Amino acid sequence: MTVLVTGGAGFIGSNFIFYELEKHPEDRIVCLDKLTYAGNLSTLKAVLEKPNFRFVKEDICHREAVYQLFEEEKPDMVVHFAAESHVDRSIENPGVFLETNIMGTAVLMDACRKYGIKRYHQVSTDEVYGDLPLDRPDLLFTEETPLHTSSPYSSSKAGADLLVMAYHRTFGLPVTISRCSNNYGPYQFPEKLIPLMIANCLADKPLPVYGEGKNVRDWLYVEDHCKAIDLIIRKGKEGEIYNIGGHNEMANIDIVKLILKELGKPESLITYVTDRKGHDMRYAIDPAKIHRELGWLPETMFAEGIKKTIQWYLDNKEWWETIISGEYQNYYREMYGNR
Ligand code: NAD
Ligand code: TDX
Repeated sequence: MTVLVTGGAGFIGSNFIFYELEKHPEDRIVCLDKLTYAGNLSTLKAVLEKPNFRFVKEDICHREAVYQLFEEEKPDMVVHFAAESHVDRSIENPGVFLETNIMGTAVLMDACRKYGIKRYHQVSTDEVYGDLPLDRPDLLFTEETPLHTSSPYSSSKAGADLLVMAYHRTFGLPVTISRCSNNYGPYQFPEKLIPLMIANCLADKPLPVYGEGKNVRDWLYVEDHCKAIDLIIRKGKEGEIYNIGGHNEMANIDIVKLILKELGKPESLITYVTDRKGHDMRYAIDPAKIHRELGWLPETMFAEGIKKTIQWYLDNKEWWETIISGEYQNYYREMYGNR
């Protein structure tokens, strides 16, 4: 079987490629990635030479190129990770989010219709459900929770989800969608909370906590997300949506304090900065459906996963130091300079 993985040079896509090549060595993986600021070919260096792996640098919005690739590879499945993924950037510049996340999804699905596909899988996010109040711990996002987005990022992901369901109903495209909570683990770009705090801690730089740090996210180790997607594409039912999460809600400030403790740094590094506009208060996934129907359960608990992640960033400084020494410096100055 040939699996086309988009966005495989990014955080979750690369972890998924490693997992698939290990778990299903009989499959061929073709990775399609534009290598934006968030994509790194070096991340894939361990698999680039494998005979059952091919990397193609291309934009998912480039229709002719995508059709050409489908013509060449005739993929059996598409697993679509490629996206603009950072909420803060979507607040600064929404346009590219609409282009990549909505139009890019349409191009891929058009290619699937034209050339035929066994399964098109859309990697979505819990952010499409909006947020939950802090004082109602009983409320969780289920697959039936209405879409209610806050940021240009989450709106573009919700728009793509609606389009995916429309292609299923109107054209009979065999689709599935997964909506996962916040991921952490190796190869996450250092603009996101956990790697940013680790990198700043190691450089004894201020740790910029938005607002009061009380916002809650539901953290899942990236490999558990990859295992869930692998189950959905092979055993999940066409036309279905699956929530993925591990019941691991934590306030941002507690994550930051934990990282400080693990790295033996003082809490005086914490700096409260102006809040994110439209900042979602709390995310919490109810993963009952994927557990019941596909037998999925998270395997890495947070206490273990965060230790492994911190150790990974300590052992792989070259990977992230190269990133933060380049264009990232300008991003950091603009995003945090006068905050
Ligand atoms: P990422 O930003 O680390 O990686 C995105 C990848 O997509 C990069 O390699 C980039 O080069 C590529 N890309 C971007 N635009 C492209 C385009 N036009 N054409 C081809 N490639 C393009 O993102 P991530 O954190 O790995 O997220 C992957 C997916 O998972 C996204 O769809 C995101 O919405 C979703 N998701 C992420 C999380 C999380 O916590 N990170 C949680 C739930 C869902
Ligand atoms: O410097 C920071 N300070 C801070 O307090 C950063 C970068 C973040 N935060 C806060 C904002 C959020 O409440 O930490 C929380 C997590 O922030 P991000 O890492 O930016 O993630 P989030 O906005 O929750 O979105 C993530 O999860 C859902 C991914 O980036 C999305 O792609 C995914 O869909």
